[in-house]
Amino acid sequence: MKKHKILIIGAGGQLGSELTQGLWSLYGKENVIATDIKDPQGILSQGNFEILDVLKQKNLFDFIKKNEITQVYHLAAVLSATGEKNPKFAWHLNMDGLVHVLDAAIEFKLDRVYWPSSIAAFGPTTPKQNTPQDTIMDPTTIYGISKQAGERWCEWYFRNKGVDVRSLRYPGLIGYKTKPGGGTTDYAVDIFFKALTNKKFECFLKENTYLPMMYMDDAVKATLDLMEAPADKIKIRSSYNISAMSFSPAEIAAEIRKHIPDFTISYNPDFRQGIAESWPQSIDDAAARKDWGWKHQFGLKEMTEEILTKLPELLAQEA
Ligand code: AKB
Repeated sequence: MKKHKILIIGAGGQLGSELTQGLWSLYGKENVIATDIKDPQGILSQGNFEILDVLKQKNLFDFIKKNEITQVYHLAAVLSATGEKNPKFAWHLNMDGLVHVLDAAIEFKLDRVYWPSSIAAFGPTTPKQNTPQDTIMDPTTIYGISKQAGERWCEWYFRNKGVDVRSLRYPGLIGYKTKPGGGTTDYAVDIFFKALTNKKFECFLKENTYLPMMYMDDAVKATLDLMEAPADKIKIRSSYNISAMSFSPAEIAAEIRKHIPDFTISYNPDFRQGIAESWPQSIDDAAARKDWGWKHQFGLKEMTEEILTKLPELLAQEA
């Protein structure tokens, strides 16, 4: 059996640190190298970790060659809210980083590449409910535009260069082990921290703003299932819709209140409201379910219970 050697780029982020642990379990710590542009925090320092900037193409190529990498998970990106503040850099990192990785896949004959897309690839003219796999997109944020363009690059490298690149359009991802950075859906992470520390939370979205969301364990499972699936099962080479749940700030607050009765939420919408309103409210992921057997496990109730059980321990360790 061929030995895998996995490189994760952008491992220090919210998804990266949890995906790294999933990859450790699957392939063994010794076969996974987590990288980022900043020193590792928390659990990542327990495995192989190196500093690597995907924008430095020569360093990336040398790294892949030296470590005999066979698969790359390329997660480094600027998210939606931060991207609007620094659009040129968001475009540079989100596009050039991806193309560097896809070129490396050709140069070093990588087995597989993973790259995340997002519901941000959709826009205000997209059907909002049960958004189909193939539909009008027209994203309005730089992040979304880079995700849509990235999907086209992935498909182009697959069709024209034979790169086995796979991708998911993540909804808002909710975990509690790492604080998120710069996303519009991130209120749904922050709310748990504030509920436990202050019992109150000021939300930057309006109370009835519905968005598609997913618990981190499901996101890691989806990613690993997609990457483990035989190549002939992967019919979509741009990016697959995946979904688990949809809720509004008022609904997640009500769920939290079942565990913390005196928790309160107030609303002070800012520019992120416009971003949220440009995105779908729920996603049709029938293609992922049919092609490679995607199935989610966590709904709002299960996720809330799990986070409010496990997060206090982490907060106590930090204190
Ligand atoms: C964001 O809010 O920018 C991200 C995303 C939906 O891709 N979480």
